[in-house]
Amino acid sequence: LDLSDEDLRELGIDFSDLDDEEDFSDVTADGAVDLVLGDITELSADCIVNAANNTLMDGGGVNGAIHQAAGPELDEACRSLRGCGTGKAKITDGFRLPAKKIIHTVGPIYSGSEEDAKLLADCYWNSLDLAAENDLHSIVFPCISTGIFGYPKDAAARIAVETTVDWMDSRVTDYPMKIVFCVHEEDDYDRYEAILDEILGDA
Ligand code: AR6
Repeated sequence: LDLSDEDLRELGIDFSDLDDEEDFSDVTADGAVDLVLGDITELSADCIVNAANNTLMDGGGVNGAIHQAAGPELDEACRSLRGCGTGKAKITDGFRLPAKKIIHTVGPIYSGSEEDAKLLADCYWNSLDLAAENDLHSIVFPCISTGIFGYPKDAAARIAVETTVDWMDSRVTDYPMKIVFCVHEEDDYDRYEAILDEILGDA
């Protein structure tokens, strides 16, 4: 069977996109990194990230909103995980959330020490690793540590963007991941927009 390109097109098969090797660095430029202003509990994605505490139990801020929206099954699931170290990440189902899974990570309580930045970067990196281990391809991050835990917002946003971009660079050839930053405050939107522009260009 010898089909011409035209025959293939008539069959709905178009190979014209396959001329070049797929370049995943372009996925970033195409908007694989997104920014939204809103409530993270309303977003459907493979997973959303929770800015939790070491006990993994309910608290205030985004953690409280996630527990409220996901329902009591989440409290039960978190109890059985028996806590989480700072900078580490653990996973549960999304229960009543539109998101399939929740990745719980614990940001540093800002102290001004050098260790803070490393621990905050670990939150992003370990959450992404855990998402990939679970075959998840979209992830939504809140601004970890920048509320009750007091991390300065500019520095935290830069760590968030730089770490996720580094992670993508280390994984993109074999693992496409859609990364969304969900901010809850307008000033954070402007902050992330500026940093994303600076680091990714006009994506
Ligand atoms: N959707 C998206 N982002 C939100 C939402 C929401 N519904 N609500 C708040 N934010 P915080 P932390 C943003 O304090 O600093 C809890 O008690 C908010 O604008 O939630 O890591 C835990 O149990 C801010 O930018 O988390 C811990 O004890 C960001 O979420 C502690 O707070 C993070 O603020 C963790 O503190």
